[in-house]
Amino acid sequence: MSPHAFSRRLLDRLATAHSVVIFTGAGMSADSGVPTFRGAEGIWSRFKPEELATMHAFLRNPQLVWEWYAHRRAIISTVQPNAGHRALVALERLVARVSIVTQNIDNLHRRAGSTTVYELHGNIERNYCAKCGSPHDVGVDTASEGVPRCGHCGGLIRPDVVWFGEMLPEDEWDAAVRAAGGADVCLSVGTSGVVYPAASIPVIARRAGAFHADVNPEPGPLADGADEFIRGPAAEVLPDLVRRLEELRTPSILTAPEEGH
Ligand code: BJW
Ligand code: ZN
Repeated sequence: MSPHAFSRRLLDRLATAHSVVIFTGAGMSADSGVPTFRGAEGIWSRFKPEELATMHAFLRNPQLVWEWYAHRRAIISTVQPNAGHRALVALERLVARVSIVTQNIDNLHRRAGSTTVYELHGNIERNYCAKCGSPHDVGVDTASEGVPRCGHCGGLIRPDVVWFGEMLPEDEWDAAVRAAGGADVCLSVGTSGVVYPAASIPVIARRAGAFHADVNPEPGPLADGADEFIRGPAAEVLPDLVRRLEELRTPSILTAPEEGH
């Protein structure tokens, strides 16, 4: 694959940045084999997230919603972080503060080794009782056994993720807003940018003066407001970008001068 063209402005802002915030969505994990939610490629296109990812749906048909998550938990347990996740780990060697603000529940940023990760929509590896709130451990293959029940109160066990109409975890949200407000550069990666309040993270960063670049194979609402749109998959664009930055940081004696002799 040919290297992507990045603007001089983006490279300069990144090379001098003290703090970078990376806002990620389902497209970040698409190259690992985790399906996205929306669009033609999203294998959940048969179901709208608005119809499954709600407390109302869970109460109406707990088995269906539990099976959906059990199926996704099974997929996630077999996949690996991709070159894009790894590039964000490498970025920590080049920028003093790198904060990952993710809408993903798949834990792949942490598994790759990123140190500061704010999970706005929870984590599929955790579960809790919908009635009394106690945490509950479940295995990977739980679809066939039906929805587990709480050992304390008999309530239904649900994944520790944020459904429509539910508040985001306050600590993670506050930390994400702080990181966005103090960022020199914001990269949004692989998100359709239609779910709020998460989608306001790049807006908060821009208002505070950050340079905002959106990375996606297809332009969407976030690309419209961004300072730069970089078209391509995360697993290609992010390693290219980090490589370019590394070159800028370590001028090699083997590199020929660009002009003159
Ligand atoms: C690639 C790629 C590759 C492909 N490389 N890219 C303001 C206005 C209107 C509505 C609201 C508003 N504020 C709040 C709302 C209501 C609602 C909302 O936003 N609705 C809109 C949909 C209209 N928000 C909420 O309800 C939130 N809570 C809230 O507001 O609380 C306050 C409140 C309390 C009580 C009453 C009322 C309000 C909670 C939202 C929770 C969202 N939850 C989900 C499920 C999480 C668990 C799970 O995973 O199952 O989060 S829904 C789903 O969407 C999931 C995702 O995190 C989220 C975002 O999706 P994402 O990541 O952008 O994925 P896709 O598939 O949409 O996009 C993938 C992208 O990747 C595409 O762009 C591709 O092109 C790209 N791509 N391959 C890079 N290789
Ligand atoms: Zn309980």
